[in-house]
Amino acid sequence: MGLKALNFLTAGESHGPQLTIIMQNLPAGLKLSAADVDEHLRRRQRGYGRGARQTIETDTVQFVAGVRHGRTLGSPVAMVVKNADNVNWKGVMDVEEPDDPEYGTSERSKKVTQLRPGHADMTGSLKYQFDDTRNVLERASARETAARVAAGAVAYALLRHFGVEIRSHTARIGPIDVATPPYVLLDSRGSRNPEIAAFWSEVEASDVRCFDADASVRMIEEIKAVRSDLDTLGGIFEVVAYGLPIGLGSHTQWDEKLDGRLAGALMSIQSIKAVEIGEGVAQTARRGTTVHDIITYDIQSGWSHESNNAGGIEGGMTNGAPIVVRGAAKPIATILKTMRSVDLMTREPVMSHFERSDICVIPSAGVVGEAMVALVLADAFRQKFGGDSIAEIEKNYEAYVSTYHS
Ligand code: EPS
Repeated sequence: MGLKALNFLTAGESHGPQLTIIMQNLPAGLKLSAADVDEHLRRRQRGYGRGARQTIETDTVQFVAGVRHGRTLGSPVAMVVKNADNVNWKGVMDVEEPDDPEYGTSERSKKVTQLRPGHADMTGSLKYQFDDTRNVLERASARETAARVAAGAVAYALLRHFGVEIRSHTARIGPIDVATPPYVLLDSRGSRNPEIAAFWSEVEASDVRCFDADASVRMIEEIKAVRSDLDTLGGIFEVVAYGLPIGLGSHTQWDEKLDGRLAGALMSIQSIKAVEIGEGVAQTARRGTTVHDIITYDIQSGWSHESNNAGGIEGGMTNGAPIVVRGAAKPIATILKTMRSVDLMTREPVMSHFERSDICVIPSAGVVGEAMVALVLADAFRQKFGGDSIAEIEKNYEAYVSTYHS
């Protein structure tokens, strides 16, 4: 397997006391504060279509290792995000076995056995031999994405130091989709181009993180309609990363290829069923000469491409154009209306269990997508430039980039 240069691990149940995140192999000297992370935790919680849990939580991070006086030490960075809701699940989520004789009789403390189709309930319970699907759903819950966003924000702090910008927007909610204007996907300066900056401000101002005001209204209407039907809705988010050097990733081994690593990272997000890079599936209907991006060179701006159908990756390596990846999410599997199912223990037909939930998570999923992209790119960046400190990486980076800019 390829060498991982930046590792992270998350732990924590949705209604347990906290989410815990450990990151290994960050360089020393990176400026880092809780505000860098909290900004993205807040963005993940926003978005029209979220459930009541987001009114309980105001996610903030606490660094508990690896940072001193606002800079990383080069040691593992550990972070904690508390679950405010944990106080409402006392007994149910206790480490010790409850000794209350009444335990198991209340709605909350009863074993959960009515499996939700499309969730991890059936597969996880059979695999781990549980008689209570809560043992699975607590960890399978998308609450875990808050931990990924915390890790991603730290990875992003490293990338930002080297001029990288990572953004995301909603490309589809249910049947309503928008086409990204091509200029947004072409100029690797990103928001340093005022027109592109304006695009991303529109996205952040929209309740569904969609740049098109008309489409935003229609998306919200659709979510309202689905909510009144007690159902859920999927969609597509698009992540764009600007300002990367040429040559992150490698063509030399299957698991070094950056497109494969990005696809795997995005596919691992809860509810994601498909990933596209650049023009993706649409390329399959066109001829090669209309698909491949023409390579250009000029002494001022160096290497470039006339279009970006490749989504910034050729041969499993960054080609200097913006990276464009999309994640397509199914409608979430926790559904108020409930669905026909089977009871885990009696094996009798039942309707599925309903646990408080969201209607549509695409605006938040985009923020999680940014985090996963940041983690993959930071890993590839660490591989390429090595170094134990930011100062050392700066030298390695400058020396390398000058080899193809001259
Ligand atoms: C989520 C928190 C969860 C769910 C949701 C995502 O909190 P709770 O279960 O307390 O409502 O709202 O996860 C799911 C719906 C799911 O099916 O996994 C969050 O913080 O994103």
